[in-house]
Amino acid sequence: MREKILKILKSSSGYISGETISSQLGVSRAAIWKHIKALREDGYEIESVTNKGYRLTKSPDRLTAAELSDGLSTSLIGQHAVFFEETDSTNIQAKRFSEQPDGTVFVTECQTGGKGRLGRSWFGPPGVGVWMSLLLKPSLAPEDVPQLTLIAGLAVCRAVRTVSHLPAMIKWPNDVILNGKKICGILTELSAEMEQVNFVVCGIGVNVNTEGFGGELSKKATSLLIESGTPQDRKAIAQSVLTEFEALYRLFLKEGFSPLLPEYKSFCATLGKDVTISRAGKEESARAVDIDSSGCLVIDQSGTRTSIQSGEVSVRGIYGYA
Ligand code: BT5
Repeated sequence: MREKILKILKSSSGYISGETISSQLGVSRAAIWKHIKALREDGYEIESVTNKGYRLTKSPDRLTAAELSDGLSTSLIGQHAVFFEETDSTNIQAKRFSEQPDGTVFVTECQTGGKGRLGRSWFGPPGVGVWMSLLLKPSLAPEDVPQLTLIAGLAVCRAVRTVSHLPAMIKWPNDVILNGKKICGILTELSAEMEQVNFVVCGIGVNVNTEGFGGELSKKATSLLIESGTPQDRKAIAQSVLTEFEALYRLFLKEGFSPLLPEYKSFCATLGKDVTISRAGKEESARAVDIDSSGCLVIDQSGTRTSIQSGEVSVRGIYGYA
């Protein structure tokens, strides 16, 4: 109900009476008043003038479900959103509520147990990032699911370039970087039968207005605020990621990864670099030479080329690897 009231307030240019809102939503004026009070407690500035009604004058910097869907131009991704003020991990929540519709976005202001790959953790402090997970139910073979990570990376890269005008690049397979440091990580998780995907959760974390990172993270992490020197609009970034993801996802489901390959390669900071590949506890040196049509990284080791689908890839010069 609160979200519906907010939508009405946002769509009216001047004052709107409590009576109009209550008749539009079929609830009492007293109920409307209660929700207005709660919205104010959430940081929305709402004027109320006798005989005129309510007017929204300022929205807080909060990435709630209502803010995320306000003005969002997608038709699937994010049309349904679930918000948590604080949660352990939006990926965990998305898996917990996997019966929610295709395209549902789980978003939080603060992640206390954010997850990276291979049991690693993700730092997600309150009010400064985009911490969200997309619940997807595609007709895809399970082996094609890793490509969704690449699509999410490309979507974030496009969003950062469009909204913040910063030269984001992709470190294959799941990081988006700025000036050699990580601004975004992606964690794709899959629930599947042998040949059929039940659902995919694609978790995306973007450091937007994080002011600094402590300890080891300070060497490899950065934020849009740190790189640009000015606070960035979290809602604009999040909405742009969802819009770009939807466009890329639709094309991918229809035509596969090939049409996205040229753009992906043009943003891929891994290509042409000496890399260290960690697989099954073993480290090998190689040169990253290409991305193939299914999104695998093609590596060259003494003239022998092989494709790898996922794994740890350290790139010389990125994140302090030397
Ligand atoms: C990732 O794993 O980069 C995937 C991160 C996915 C985070 C999102 S947030 C929404 C959703 N809910 C979740 O619980 N997760 C997803 P990986 O490639 O394994 O990298 C993890 C490593 O990145 C850590 O070991 C740290 O070194 C580093 N790291 C942790 N927090 C970071 C941050 N905020 N910014 C940059 N680097 C970070």
